[in-house]
Amino acid sequence: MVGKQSQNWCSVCLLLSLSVVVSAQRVVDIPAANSPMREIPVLKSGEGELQVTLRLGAARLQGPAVDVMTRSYGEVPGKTWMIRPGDRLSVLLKNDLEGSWGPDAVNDYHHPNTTNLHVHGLHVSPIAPSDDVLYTVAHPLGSAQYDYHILGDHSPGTYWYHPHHHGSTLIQSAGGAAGAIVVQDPPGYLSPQLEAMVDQVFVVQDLIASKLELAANVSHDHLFKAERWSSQDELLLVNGAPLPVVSARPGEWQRWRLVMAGLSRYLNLGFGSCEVALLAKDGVYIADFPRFVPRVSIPPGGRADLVVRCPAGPAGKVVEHSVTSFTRPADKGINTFVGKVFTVRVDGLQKEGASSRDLQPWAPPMRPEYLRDTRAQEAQCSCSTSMGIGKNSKWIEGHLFSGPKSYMHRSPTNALVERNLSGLDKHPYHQHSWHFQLQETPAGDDPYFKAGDWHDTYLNVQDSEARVRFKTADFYGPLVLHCHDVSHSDKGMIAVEYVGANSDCGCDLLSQSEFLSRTALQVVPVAPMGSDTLVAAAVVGLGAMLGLAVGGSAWLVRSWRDPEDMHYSAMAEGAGNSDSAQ
Ligand SMILES: *[C@@H]1O[C@H](CO)[C@@H](O)[C@H](O)[C@H]1NC(C)=O
Ligand SMILES: [Cu+2]
Repeated sequence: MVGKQSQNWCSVCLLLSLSVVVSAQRVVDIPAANSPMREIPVLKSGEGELQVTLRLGAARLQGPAVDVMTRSYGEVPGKTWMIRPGDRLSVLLKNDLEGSWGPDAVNDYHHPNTTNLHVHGLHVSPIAPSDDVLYTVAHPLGSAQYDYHILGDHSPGTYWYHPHHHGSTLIQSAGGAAGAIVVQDPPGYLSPQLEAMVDQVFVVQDLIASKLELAANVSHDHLFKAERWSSQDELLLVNGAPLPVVSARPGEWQRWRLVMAGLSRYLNLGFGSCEVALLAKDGVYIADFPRFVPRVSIPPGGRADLVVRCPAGPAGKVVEHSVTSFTRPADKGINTFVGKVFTVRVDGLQKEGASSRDLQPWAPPMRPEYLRDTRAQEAQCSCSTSMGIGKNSKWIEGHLFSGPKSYMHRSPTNALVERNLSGLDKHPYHQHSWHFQLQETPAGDDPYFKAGDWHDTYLNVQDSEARVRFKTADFYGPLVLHCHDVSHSDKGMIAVEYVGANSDCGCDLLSQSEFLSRTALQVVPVAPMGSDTLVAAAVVGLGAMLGLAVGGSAWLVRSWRDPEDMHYSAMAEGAGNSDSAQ
């Protein structure tokens, strides 16, 4: 669409940028196992703003265990973005990969060099230039500008960013391109005890050779190449290193922000004789800290903020505790990562002070509207969303992805929406822009999951079903939901709901034309969104503001049906799947 513009750009510029690309091929050092846990470099906002230039390019990951050519944001993981509630975050995404692109209507791996950006878990608008993963594209050697407004009462917590272009999400994100986002706690927000703790971000990345090779083959990619690989199929990295060692003092509580940026397997972590209290999941503080948990179960895409204390060795000797991911009996057909993840080394003198005393209960002083308890009210809209149930293991509610303008369910803004989810023992359910709240404590007696908890990504091997609710507060537009095993979402396990002021409650999949004839939406033709079109972004931004001004009546839809979408819907359900269900 917009690609034409950048194609005709100028051939000299193209040559120039090609030479830049060649020199931009990075060598990323992957240390030996058992090296000290690295600290990820941080980009911190100042004066209410963080401006980031993010480059996706080829990277050669090299170390004793591995030598692989893949894609990354320069470093592995990318830098951690530290922002505050109320900040403006602007990201210029530059795509240093080269090559061609074409129509996008395929539910399989394709366009390995086309990219975009998703800020996972942030409660921000889903419309460009904010968190739009449906229309905004950075084509090879192109770019895209994002602008996110973080609400003043946005939940402080742990989030992350990764590419989200349909068909290339796995090869890019699961190949190394991902980084953490921390929305910092405002001053005085935490208890003095929590405030005093060492606070560390651990980004877990899980490079799975067989999946990446398959994605590369299907998408005719010649970049991904594993020259040398660890003995297993999986290379698990924590802050860019295999099996690193984190240090702690005896008796010291530390706050760990775990980001599960591995995109197929899930983690079910045990911490040996260390004590583990859950503090937050998916960037939202729980209501009953300290909740002690024997296991920490993080699906691909999920996060867990933990407060951990590990015992000293006998007679004050150095002692090492293993953090290990275990499978469990209920885990049939699910991909658990099985094995050690990192080590905690306890050494030194007994820690004194607030951060070594017994944990004091703490809960956030207030909850923003989008995270207020939904359990006492009546739900206004209720639909079911089944994951992978039916003939095709990648169906959502009986459908493969049929384009960004076919809406599966719809609801008005500021409504209390209920979804009856199923298939959650096999597929991690993820929703963009709006978190959802568990209405019941799931089966299985795992204290990690409780009624009232909020998630943006949810999987539970012990209970395939969950009734969840959320309030469609603050924004309108497309609500993207998908399986966060991105080897499934790239193959069509992704869908779009519609949230709009004039919308009714609906549970049937509507094409754009049906949608327009059923809802009294005002249709505003807009220039197609895409790379290199700041002007288009501005137009949409302006349009969005206008839309808000007239009562937030409509998210801007094009008045014509995109021929690409015809192709999605013409494609047989189940077609275009390059491997069998797993
Ligand atoms: C993707 O980009 C890389 C690096 O620019 C290039 O080597 C590779 O051939 C490209 N792949 C495709 C399918 O265009
Ligand atoms: Cu799935």
